[in-house]
Amino acid sequence: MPDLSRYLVDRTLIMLSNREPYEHRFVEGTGGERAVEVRQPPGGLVSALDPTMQATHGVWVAWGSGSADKSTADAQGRLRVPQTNAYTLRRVFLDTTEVDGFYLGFANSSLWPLCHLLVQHFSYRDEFWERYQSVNAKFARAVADEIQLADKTPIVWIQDYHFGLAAAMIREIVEPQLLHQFWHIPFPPADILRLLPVDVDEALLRGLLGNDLIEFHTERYALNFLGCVAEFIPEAEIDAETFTIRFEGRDIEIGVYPISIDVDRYERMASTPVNTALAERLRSRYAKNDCRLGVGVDRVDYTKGIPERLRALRLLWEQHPEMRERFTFLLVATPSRSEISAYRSLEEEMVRGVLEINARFRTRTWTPIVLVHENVSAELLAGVYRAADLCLVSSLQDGMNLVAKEFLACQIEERGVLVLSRFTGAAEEIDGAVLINPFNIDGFVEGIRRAVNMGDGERRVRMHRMRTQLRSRTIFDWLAAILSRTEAIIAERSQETGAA
Ligand code: GDG
Repeated sequence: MPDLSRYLVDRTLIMLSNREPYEHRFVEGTGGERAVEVRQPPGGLVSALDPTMQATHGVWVAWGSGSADKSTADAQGRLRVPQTNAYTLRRVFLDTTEVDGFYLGFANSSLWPLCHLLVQHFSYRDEFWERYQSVNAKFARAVADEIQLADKTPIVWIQDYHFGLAAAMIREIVEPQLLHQFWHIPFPPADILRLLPVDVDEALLRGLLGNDLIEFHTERYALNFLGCVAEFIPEAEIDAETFTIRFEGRDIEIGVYPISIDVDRYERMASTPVNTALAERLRSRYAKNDCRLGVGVDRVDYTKGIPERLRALRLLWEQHPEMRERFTFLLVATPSRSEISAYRSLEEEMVRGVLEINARFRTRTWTPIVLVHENVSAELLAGVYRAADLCLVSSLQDGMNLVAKEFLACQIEERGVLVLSRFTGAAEEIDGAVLINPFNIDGFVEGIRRAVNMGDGERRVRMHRMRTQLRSRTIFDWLAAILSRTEAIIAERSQETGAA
């Protein structure tokens, strides 16, 4: 693991993200009394950044979304995080109109589908955009407060598409030493971004250009961003060789940093006695003799290609009867954004699809798909990943996809095959997966068959290769690469100022 202690020694890292790392909720206690429960919301971003903050301390500013969040924080919405006390969480509270317009509206009904090129789900209202601006301003003020309170030199790190305007807004109030932003989802090409009203696409890009460094998972997304700036911000000067933009007298760097996971943590979770027993149980039930156990783990989101996966499975069992009773698929599907109607329809479509497939192909001793339709613990997930012979990731578009990496980390027996959509950031990085195109159903079916039929030798060689790659690119390597780049930018700047 790279030594992170050399970074941020004399700095306070102020993180900004929409999702908070810990949420407090009121629940009914065993005796019917009101109790408070703390939980870590599911999602790639939190699983990636909590270890980061645990290692570097600082302040995390985020939306206080839990019912008991206000009562567990002080008057400014601040608290030390549970269990470790390792860093401060500052919660910003939103009312229903703000949640509707900013979170459910502009972020998740306008930007999310556009960035994933799924224009059929795109919707835009002026009110979404108005709330997006006012909520970005509210978070920018909270970050500016923390900058002013910081006891060491502040560095601000913004996460994701919820805060496209925050960097420029923070800069208007107070200038930290460095502002940077990680964009966790794909960035669309200009032809797609222009589906937003004319002044909106431009304002979004100008907001992002408030950063000193903008990070993407892949070069493809970085190039799309440069293309959009070239098209919509005429006065910006782009250097396509160094990935730098000169704008309003500042240089903004565009970087490529594929995110990863805490590999040791997943390996440890997969190796506990509880998970050894769970994996044995799952395998003796679903993977006896020549049978294979496949898994999928997703937030129920239309970008993850769940209906496409179900269609491919149906076709597999239809066209290849020998695959019946030979392959069981365990689908862990966590409900997500159910306030948005497209997500509710997707949940219904998924449940209906599973029921239909099971009704059609089930035998006395075999059920084709086992659906776990709830949020399960990360520990349990690790046991499931370990037990599997294959993992199916079928995203239509996906910034990176951490599920693929978690599966690799938990495969301590190195027997599994990763069937991976070529439209994930992970597919551009991982060498050894069976790549599929979820829009090409016949190819998808072939990919699953190939994975089911793959011999033990080839499985081991591929899995071993992928796990070796993963170990050299953990979340801590990702973090070290970004932190070291930010330090270098600061150093280069101070040299320039010194030389001037
Ligand atoms: C965004 C980008 C990018 C899922 N169900 C449960 C659960 N999960 C966890 C998984 C994994 C995470 O959620 C999902 O991560 P992904 O990367 O697959 O996807 P997004 O949530 O869409 O994340 C994505 C990521 O940001 C990071 O940059 O990779 O492309 O879309 O960690 O394990 N976790 C628990 N219970 C569940 O039921 N505990």
